[in-house]
Amino acid sequence: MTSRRFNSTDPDLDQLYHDLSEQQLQPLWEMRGLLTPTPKVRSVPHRWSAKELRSLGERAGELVPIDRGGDRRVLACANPGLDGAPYAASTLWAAVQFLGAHEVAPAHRHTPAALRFVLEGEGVWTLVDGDPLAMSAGDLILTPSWRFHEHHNSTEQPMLWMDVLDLPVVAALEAVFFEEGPTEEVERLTAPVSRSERHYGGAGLLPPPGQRAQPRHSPLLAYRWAETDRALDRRLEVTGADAATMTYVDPTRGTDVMPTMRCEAHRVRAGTRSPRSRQTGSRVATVFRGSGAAVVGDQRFDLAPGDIIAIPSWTSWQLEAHDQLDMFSTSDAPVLDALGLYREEECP
Ligand code: GTQ
Ligand code: FE2
Repeated sequence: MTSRRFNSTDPDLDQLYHDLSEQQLQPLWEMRGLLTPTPKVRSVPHRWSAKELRSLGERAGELVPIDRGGDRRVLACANPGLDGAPYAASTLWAAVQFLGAHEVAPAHRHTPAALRFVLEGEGVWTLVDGDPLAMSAGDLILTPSWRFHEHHNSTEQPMLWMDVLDLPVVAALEAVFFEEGPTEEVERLTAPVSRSERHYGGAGLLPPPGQRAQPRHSPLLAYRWAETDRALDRRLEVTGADAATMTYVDPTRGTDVMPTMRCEAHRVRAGTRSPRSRQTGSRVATVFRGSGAAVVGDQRFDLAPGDIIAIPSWTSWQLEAHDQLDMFSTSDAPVLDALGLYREEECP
């Protein structure tokens, strides 16, 4: 194997390029597009429509059983700019997961961290290391890196939610590990309130410092819609602004919920718009309630509940609300932040 060979009309230089190639070397002075003035972004703005996601999910539900081996009935959003990779944006996996009546998706764990945002319905439970977390519309559920998780649907209705994983980041770092859970018949554990919420779910009240778990992620694994809704309402009321964004945080430290993903809830008042801005890093967002549009770069997407959109790095975005618009988004901002690469600017 030889490395990429560069060419020159100067015979001596051309010979050098040939010899460099034989030694797996390349001349920087001939390379283009390596150190670009602004980020070279491969992902493109895109919307996956809820209508399509739902009907295709239902068809998969009829045709595809869930098997052992961590299989999930999941439709992965594949950004058209990423050459067929199953990633919604360069650094984020986003998908809809469809769990039929009384189905169980068996336990497993992996180093990529995951989160779920529930678009509708209730009666599904995710067990995280055996702690049963109820999933209802508008809830955010965390399954941090390397924690066993399984889902079971105890209702007659299929249910669907959005998954977001940091898989592209962990894959780029070549640190993906996966393991199946115990193979015994799953116990369909439920609980009115999860262990994690009993310890860490009190508004402004925590166990004493010495008695807190100190994982690298939020020890609170479920963020309920009622709280999110109230926080957004109060923020809008207090600021008097047209739009509010609230960040989900680890209640013990005030930091992002997981080391690789920032979660945010956005609300835009009916008939108004959010500020236009851009940030480094990718973002995926889904509409929870309301209607309107998202302007992402030079594209405009009408929005309905359940739609998923990809907002690529350094691409401006703005939300417009017809009815009051509620959106949930996840970005890789903590990664960029940790590395000193996070940039943000308001756009005119
Ligand atoms: O629910 O455990 O969308 O392992 C991708 C991989 C969901 C899950 C995904 C997974 C899961
Ligand atoms: Fe998983």
